Order: sequence, then C-alpha cells, then structure tokens
Amino acid sequence: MEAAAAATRSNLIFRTVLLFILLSTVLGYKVDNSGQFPLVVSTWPFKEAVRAAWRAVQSGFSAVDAVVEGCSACEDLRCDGTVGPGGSPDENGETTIDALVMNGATMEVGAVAAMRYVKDGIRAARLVMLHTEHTMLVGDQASAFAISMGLSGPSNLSSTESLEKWNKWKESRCQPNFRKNVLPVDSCGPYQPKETADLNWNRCLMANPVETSTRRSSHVGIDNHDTIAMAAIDKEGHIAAGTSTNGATFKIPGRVGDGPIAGSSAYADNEVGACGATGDGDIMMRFLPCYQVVESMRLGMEPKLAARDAISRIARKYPDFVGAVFAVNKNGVHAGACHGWTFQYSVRSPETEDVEVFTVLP
Ligand code: SD4
Repeated sequence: MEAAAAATRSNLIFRTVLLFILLSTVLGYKVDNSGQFPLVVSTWPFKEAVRAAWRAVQSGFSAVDAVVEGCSACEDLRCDGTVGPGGSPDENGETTIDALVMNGATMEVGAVAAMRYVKDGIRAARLVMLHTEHTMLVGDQASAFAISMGLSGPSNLSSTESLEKWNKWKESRCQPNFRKNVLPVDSCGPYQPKETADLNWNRCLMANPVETSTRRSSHVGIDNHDTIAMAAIDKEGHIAAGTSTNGATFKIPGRVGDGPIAGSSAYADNEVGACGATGDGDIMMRFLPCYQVVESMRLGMEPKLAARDAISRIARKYPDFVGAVFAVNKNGVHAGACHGWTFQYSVRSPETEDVEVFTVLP
C-alpha cells in the first residue's frame, strides 16, 4: 500500500514539474532568480529615487508600487528641475507633467499627458491604470480626474526658477523655440505659417532632417535633460516600468513628449525585461525605442546590443539627436546606450550596498 502511495506521490510531483516546464516553454516565461532580485534601475544619478523604489521593493511591495514610489520621490525632489512641478516652463510659462506606469505582468498601462495643476504625475498615472479602462488621460481632464480620485490640487506648478527662466526667454525674443516654418522667425508670436511659394509639399518633404534635429537638440542638453525613467523587478520576478517628466523647456502649449507613450519612454514585459529612455522625446517617440529594446531582447539580443541597436536606429535618421536608453532583462542583466551626450543610469541590486551609477559614453 505504502509503495503504491509513494508511487502516486512521485507521479504527481513528476506531472506538476512537467506541467510547469511545458507552461514555461509555451508562455516563454521563466523566472531565473539567481540572487539578482529585487532590482531597480533608473535613468541618471537619481539616487534618492532609486533608494525610495528599493525600500518599497525590498520590503515586499510590487514592482509597480516600487516604480511609483521611486518616480514620486523624484517628483517631490524636483530632480534636476525637470521632474515634478516647477520646471520646464512652456511658451506661456506654465509647467505641465507627463507620466506613465506599466505593469509588465499584465501589460496594463496608465498615463497622463500635459497634465496641469497636479504635481503627482506618476500617482495620477497609476490611478488611470488602476481605476479606468483607459490608458491615457490628457490636459485639464487628466487633472480633474486625478483630483477627483484624491490627489491634491489644483495647485500652481510654476516655481520662482521656472518663471525666471521664462522671463529671460521672453526678454531674448522667445529664442530658442520649437516653431518651424513660421513667421516671425526671430521674435515672439503670434506666429503664422510661412506662406511662400517655395514651401510647397515637395520641398517640405525634402526638408533637411539634420537641420531639424540640430535645432531641436539645442533644447535638450546635459543641463536641461532628465526624465526619470525607472524599471523595477520585485521579489516575485514581476517587472514594471514608469516615467515622470515636465518635458521640454519652452515647448508649445499642448505638447506631449515621449514620457507618457508606452514603448517610447518605457516598456516592461515580465517575459523579457524592461527599458527606460530619456532625451529628445519629440524625436524619440517616432521610433518607440523601448518597445524596440524589449522586442530585440525577446529575440535573443543581450541588453547591451538591444540598447545600442535602438539608439542607432534613431541616430541613422537623426544624426544630431540627443538621447539614451537603459535595458534590463528579466534576469537582471542591464546596460545603457546613448547618442549625443554622456549618459548615466543608476542601479540598486542585492549585490551592492547602495545605488551604483554607471556611465555610458556615446
Ligand atoms: C521629453 N524625454 O519630454 C523628455 C525630456 C527628457 O532628457 O527626457 N529629456 O522629451
């Protein structure tokens, strides 16, 4: 009898293991935790943000919550003046916020774009993800939603610094700006389309992309960068990614950058890994670099190669663009790639005592 029971037990164990292997193969999902989790990766040396995410994930919170805690810390600290309130005034001197969170276990995304009067970008993005069937809310309606769901506001997102910057820009005749093919060329608006015979469609299509990207890149530089893009792998091996930024300085009101676009500023898939991006979002969002990174890793590329490949796809078309990505696979292997500037990204893993900053040369 005992021998029969033992045989049944081992048969059951064997079947369970077989089922697990089969499911792993079919679903392509296998957590291989050899001590690398939890893990937090973020753009730039935003150490406090990474520590906040680490505390969350280390004490058992989910990857999504860790990303929200991390990006939220950066919003509170106004990291480099380009995350949270009080930075990147638009043409009207107003600060608006783009943010995104993505759950790599479910592929759910919540995002807010050009959100006004509410400083908590990433928390608003999580509310969109958790309490709506939508993916993105924009502008005043995003603010109204966030406030109705309990976030504080409406509040003025400008700061003394952002208003000073904006006043100086007005004094220098609103230069540089993001307008093109408009009149007047070298002073403040109102602007009108340049109505000249030489601006027919053919000429437009033949416009020199290098010239365009040179102008744009002047708006994004080492002193004026910084989206926080963050990825976290929690103790269960679940992966999430998110971003928060107040975007580009002197943008045209209504402009939405890459920050709230899934696949552009960030992307996460438990089966593969995650990616975060920073840089000239107007260019980068045309290439969905983070989607590219994750899909390349899915096809077997190492994170380093996947990151480089995504950046080089953009650089081939826009040689003067400024940007960077980090890539992290589901096993915690990470890498970065950049173009037009030196990039730094931060990592906290069980292998280190504190946040480690990696420098990537273009
Ligand atoms: C944007 N990607 O809104 C952001 C800004 C940024 O480094 O990351 N700059 O275009």
